[in-house]
Amino acid sequence: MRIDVVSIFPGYLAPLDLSLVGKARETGLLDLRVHDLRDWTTDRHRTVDDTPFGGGAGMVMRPDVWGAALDDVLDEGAHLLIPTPSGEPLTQRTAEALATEQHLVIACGRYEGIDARVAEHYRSRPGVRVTEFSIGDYVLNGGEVAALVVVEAVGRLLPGVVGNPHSLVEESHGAAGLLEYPVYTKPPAWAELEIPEVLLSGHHARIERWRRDQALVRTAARRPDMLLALDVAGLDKHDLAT
Ligand code: 6GU
Repeated sequence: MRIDVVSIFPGYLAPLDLSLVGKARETGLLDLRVHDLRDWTTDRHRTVDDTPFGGGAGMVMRPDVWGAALDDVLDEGAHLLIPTPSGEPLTQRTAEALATEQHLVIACGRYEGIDARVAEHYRSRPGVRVTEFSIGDYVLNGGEVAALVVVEAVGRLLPGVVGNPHSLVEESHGAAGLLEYPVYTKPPAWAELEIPEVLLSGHHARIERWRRDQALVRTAARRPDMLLALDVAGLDKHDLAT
């Protein structure tokens, strides 16, 4: 997969050299390039923003500078992602869909945003998809952290990036629609806390039942919205007893 990130703070994307994503880049599974938006400015001050038409606080990013950058970086078949607090929520389902694509381009604006004509213009370009997305109900200063989030969420789903593909199956926000159960490792007693006895029982079916119950209880406490969205057909008779 190829991912281009355009930002006025390319240094913000430095963590993408590290860890699993860094490894995926080294091994060629991910071709990730970070660009400085100011490389597409033409004035002496390398201006990328201006005051909003209609008035109001803050600055808005100019469509001409973004247009020059995106005309160079976006090719046919690319998916343009625009991080914005007013976008559609980024979910695990979104990440799974994006992981099947050939080319993502992430246009990082400051939070007052990019002139709305940019999304509109590229939306009408044949072969290009545009998605404005948000990573949660809070406001960031710019799209860079959201770009890190989407690159990591998508990058780890690319075939070969996560060593054991099974670890992608049971995790939170996986197919079960539940949060993950709590996990434990050695030592078996720590800070006067013991691990749940069932995990030492060697009884696979009981362990599975316990984990499923823990996932249900956690989800009910922390994310009742997810519990309500569960398909009843996905519940088993023991779930209904708890
Ligand atoms: Cl994607 N961008 C910005 N600037 N703020 C956000 C966000 C994105 N998601 C939540 N807050």
